[in-house]
Amino acid sequence: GILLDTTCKSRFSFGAGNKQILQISVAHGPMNLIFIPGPRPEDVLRRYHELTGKMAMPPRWALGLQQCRYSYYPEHELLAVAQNFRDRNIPCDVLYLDIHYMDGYKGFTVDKSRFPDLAATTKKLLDAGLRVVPIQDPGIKAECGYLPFDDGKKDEVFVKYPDGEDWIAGVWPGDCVFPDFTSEKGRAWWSALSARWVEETGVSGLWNDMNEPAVWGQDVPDMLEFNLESRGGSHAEAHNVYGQLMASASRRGLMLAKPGERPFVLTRAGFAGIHRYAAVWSGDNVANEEHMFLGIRLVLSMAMSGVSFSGPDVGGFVGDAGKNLFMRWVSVASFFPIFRLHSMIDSRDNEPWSYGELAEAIAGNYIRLRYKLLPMLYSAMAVSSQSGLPVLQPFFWSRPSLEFEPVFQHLFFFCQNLLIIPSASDQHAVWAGLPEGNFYHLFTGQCFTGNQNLWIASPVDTLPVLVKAGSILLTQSVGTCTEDSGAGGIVLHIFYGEGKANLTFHTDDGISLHPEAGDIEQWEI
Ligand code: MIG
Repeated sequence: GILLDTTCKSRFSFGAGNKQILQISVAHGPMNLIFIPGPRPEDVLRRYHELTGKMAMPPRWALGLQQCRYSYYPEHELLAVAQNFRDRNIPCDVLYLDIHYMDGYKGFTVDKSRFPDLAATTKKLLDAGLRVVPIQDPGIKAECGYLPFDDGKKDEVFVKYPDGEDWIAGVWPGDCVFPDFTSEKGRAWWSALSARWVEETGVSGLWNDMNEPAVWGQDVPDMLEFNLESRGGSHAEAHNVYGQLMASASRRGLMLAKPGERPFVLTRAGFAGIHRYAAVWSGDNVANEEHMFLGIRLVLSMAMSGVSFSGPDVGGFVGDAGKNLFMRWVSVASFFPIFRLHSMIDSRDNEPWSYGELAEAIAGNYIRLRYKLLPMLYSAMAVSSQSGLPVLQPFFWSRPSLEFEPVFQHLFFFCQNLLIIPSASDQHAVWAGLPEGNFYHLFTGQCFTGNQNLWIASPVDTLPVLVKAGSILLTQSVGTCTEDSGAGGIVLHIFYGEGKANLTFHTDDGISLHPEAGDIEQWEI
């Protein structure tokens, strides 16, 4: 492994121009390259985590289904989505609010004509087992009389040009100024504002967008001045960590508002170590087959970079996936640590029931399977937060002696023992490689001999999921959300095979930042 330890503008070329050469360059500033020995990828990751720190264990509810849209409003629309989940018996834990909940897109406000009493709404949803997570953009509208602007001006937390003028750029609310998250003062200011607002509205997490930072119609000027932990420096050095430090400030805001609870932040931008603060989604994608596969590669690449907790916009942000692709996408994504459906304004709905009865039935099955397997996922997240071992592991980690074919890059292991074989939605069979050992088809029970390449049937309603022979799966009963799932205990499924099965089981109250030792159970099975 290689870690380039700089936040300065950097370039990576993986064989572009000359296939023999991997080229890494840094425009200005130091070039610290850290080489991390293996030999196995998991050894590299373990050592990498000694440098960056480990993932914070998320609240259990964040592992449930998350439903988003740009945007659910007014209030009755949001409540209708919630009601639909419950009426249709599809479990769900999180509903997102995109930018239309705000008054004129201004951060830390609520449009009262759309959400007359947001605190009452979030309370009502929480009682039904649904958490609300609103979007937060870093741009603060430059408007006198708007409290965050006046307050931030007074505290001098906004990013400036070298001549002392505020940097102003256009985003949703119009002309905005931007907090300097590279200063402790800027972060503390943001955390305090966030905490107050979280308390007032009763939201459960925070969704950080546009935090690259991204603005309309301009590249952020490199000359802008940043605090950079009192060292001082320019945007060329601050850019790559801006989003990460915003996420850390939002996280702290949640911790101030809910002391003792695990915070949940979802971010678009991050840097090495983002896993300490937030989950990451992969940004705007398109509702097509190619982007479903791209999303798989992204999630696996993130996993190999220490970010276990990630996922793409399921169903595709832009455009219409069509029934078959939607079903397939939900099936595959039910195995991603972040499982979040989203779609763009003026684009078609991406709720599990939006593509007709058949799609609803299939999507519902995979969503319920996700909740059924939650003890596996929760345990794998705990292991990941303790050792850095990712929850998803690419197929090549299993070191197959087979010749590696490009399509195999989409195969992955979920929680070590389940081999997920993504197939295009219009393909009734998929070409796959199996590592050593035997495998059982999770849905048909068919046994496959490993160490071979083969075609596996993949009708649109059945994603091929194989279980390693000689392994254990844990399942639980499924309720309406993570909180009411698991009544009746945990069932161990033993898949007969040779050798010894190993599994770490972890459970706790699912929410406390520091659960009492007596409330944690972790055993090696
Ligand atoms: O200009 O808030 O990636 O998820 O729905 C787009 C609106 C701004 C980009 C995010 C997307 C979100 C959208 N945002």
